Amino acid sequence: MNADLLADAGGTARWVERLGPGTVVLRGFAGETAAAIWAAVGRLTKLAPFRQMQTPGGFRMSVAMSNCGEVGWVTDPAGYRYAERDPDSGRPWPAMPELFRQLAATAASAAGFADFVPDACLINRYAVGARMSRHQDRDERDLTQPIVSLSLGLPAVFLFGGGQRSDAAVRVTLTHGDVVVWGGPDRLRYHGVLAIKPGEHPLLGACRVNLTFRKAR
Ligand code: MD3
Ligand code: FE
Repeated sequence: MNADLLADAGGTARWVERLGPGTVVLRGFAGETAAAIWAAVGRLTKLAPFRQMQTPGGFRMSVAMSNCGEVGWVTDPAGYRYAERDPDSGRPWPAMPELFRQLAATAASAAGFADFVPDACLINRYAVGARMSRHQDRDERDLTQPIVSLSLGLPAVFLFGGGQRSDAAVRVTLTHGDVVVWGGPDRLRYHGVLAIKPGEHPLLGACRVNLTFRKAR
């Protein structure tokens, strides 16, 4: 993996940090594309507005979510699942922009995962104080497929744990434009996000947005 390869493929990592055998942080990978992706998020969330969903345990999440793609991740008192329609509107989720698919595939390839074709993009919006408690991503059918994450806006402290909830977690700060790719032996590692600290981002204002590109089906 080298900077030229990434540049040729359309993204540029300013540097690469390896967090595990199947996990890399591509710092600044989205570059100029981050602004175009943020603009697209604005259009998508007019069609499928952000909403705070309920967990199966009956708690309302502090993170507000939307989706684009063939399926979207949802949670309600009945459980977690991928759904073809937005439960709030009954309509299919907006299509995933080509730019999103391209960024995800390029990042996955830079991390050693060839031919990644996401069919779902979960869009998470964190206001100041919002957090995500430790969990595994295991609702996708094919766990040999990686997940690609893009961070926008305010920084977040990401907790990167192990295969058991009780395993110690490494803290990694993710900032605007950073991409994380994880898969292989790291696919089921526990992870979470600490409460977002107050701040103002020049493009997003007082919020953080994270997009995760997934092959759900
Ligand atoms: C998992 N989102 O939507 S993605 C989620 O920042 C979710 O919104 C978080 O977890 C967010 O399910 C984190 C980034 C990430 C990075 C590295 C990982 C998740 C990871 C490594 C292993 C497992
Ligand atoms: Fe997750």
